[in-house]
Amino acid sequence: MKIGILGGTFNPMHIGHMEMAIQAKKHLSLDEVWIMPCGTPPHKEGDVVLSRIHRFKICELFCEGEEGIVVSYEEYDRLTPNYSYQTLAYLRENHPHDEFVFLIGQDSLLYFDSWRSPQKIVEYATIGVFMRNSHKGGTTDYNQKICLEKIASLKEMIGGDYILIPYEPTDISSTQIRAYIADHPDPEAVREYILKYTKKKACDYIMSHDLYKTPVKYDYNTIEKELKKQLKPSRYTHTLGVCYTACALAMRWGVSVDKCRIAGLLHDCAKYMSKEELFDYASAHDITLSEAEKKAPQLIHAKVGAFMAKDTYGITDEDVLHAISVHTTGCPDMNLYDEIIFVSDYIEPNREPVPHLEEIRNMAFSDLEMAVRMILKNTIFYLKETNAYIDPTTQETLDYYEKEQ
Ligand code: DGI
Ligand code: FE
Ligand code: FE
Repeated sequence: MKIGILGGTFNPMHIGHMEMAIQAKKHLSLDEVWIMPCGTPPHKEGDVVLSRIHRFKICELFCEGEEGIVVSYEEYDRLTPNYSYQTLAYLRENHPHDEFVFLIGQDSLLYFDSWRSPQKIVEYATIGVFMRNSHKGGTTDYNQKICLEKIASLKEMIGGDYILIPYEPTDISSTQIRAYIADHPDPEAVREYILKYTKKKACDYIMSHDLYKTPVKYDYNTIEKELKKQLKPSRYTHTLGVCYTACALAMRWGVSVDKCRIAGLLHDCAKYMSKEELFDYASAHDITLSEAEKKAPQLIHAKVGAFMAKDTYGITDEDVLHAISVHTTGCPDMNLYDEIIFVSDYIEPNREPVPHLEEIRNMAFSDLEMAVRMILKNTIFYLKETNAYIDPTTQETLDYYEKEQ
């Protein structure tokens, strides 16, 4: 097979990368192009480099449905930055019958001799150079001229085969995408922007995992002190347990640790109130209660808690507020924050042992939706045993998660 190698940090991948891959494949009649994100990029000051898990996943979503364009995990496990000649040596050795074209940009060509071991690179692969049709006022002829001159001098110095690939660069860079997300708090504006330069699934992934957003710092100390005053000691201990469990799950599932930490802390912030106080609070703040909440008032602390989190503690983040408001019954199609708080509430270390608890704890870190489903089953079983009224939302949530599996 004839294979093009397109390496880079892909932080994140965007349509510019995909267009290069498609153009190289077409122009050089390649069988495949391997998108090859580096496992550990060389350090650049001030850059937010996403975990490899996210970078590779976004590339996967990008390559879905693209014939012959695949993500290569060749560099996934490298824990330190590595040089291209090392990767190519490895490919040569492991794919002796394939032919490789190493794809680089025009700018990279111009300082190619300053790369580490360029003579090895050209020994292992043909060099495919993306030549800009027009660039910074330069014409195609001009670009071609400087590329050809550089190639001639490289051939003299280190030998090698070089092929020019004409292409029209899209005016976008990963840096621009990261900067736009960091600078724009409005999620709709961000979505609209990213959609222009990514595919829908990759965009959804970036949005739902809050990637590249500047983390909001909450005043955890003040909030903890306030909760300690309000809640019974055992409830406060439970609160801290949910908070840290939610943080651990945020790390496991790649979402904002800060959001999970604050939602975990505040999820039961209304739990100090009596039934009467909950009803009074709801009516004083025009919070509409469902029939189920009227029948089973212990459910109300979730909705009232979300209101207090905003009103008393100044939390405005919709993910945090939503996770608090659905933490008791769940709801169909919860997002990752909802699921993490729902599950943490059940599995935190101070919980009294309940059937299957160890299994559910384990499951939370391998299959979060399955953990949600097991908890709902347990809860409904327990409610039936005790002849308690079951909130239809709890049942609908279980039905949803059973269908999902
Ligand atoms: O506030 P926590 O005690 O930490 O936990 P939680 O917010 O999950 O509340 C648990 C209580 O809510 C527990 O007593 C079971 C109850 N619950 C959950 N779903 C339903 C429910 N109670 C009724 N009546 N109906 C439900 O569907
Ligand atoms: Fe609760
Ligand atoms: Fe709780």
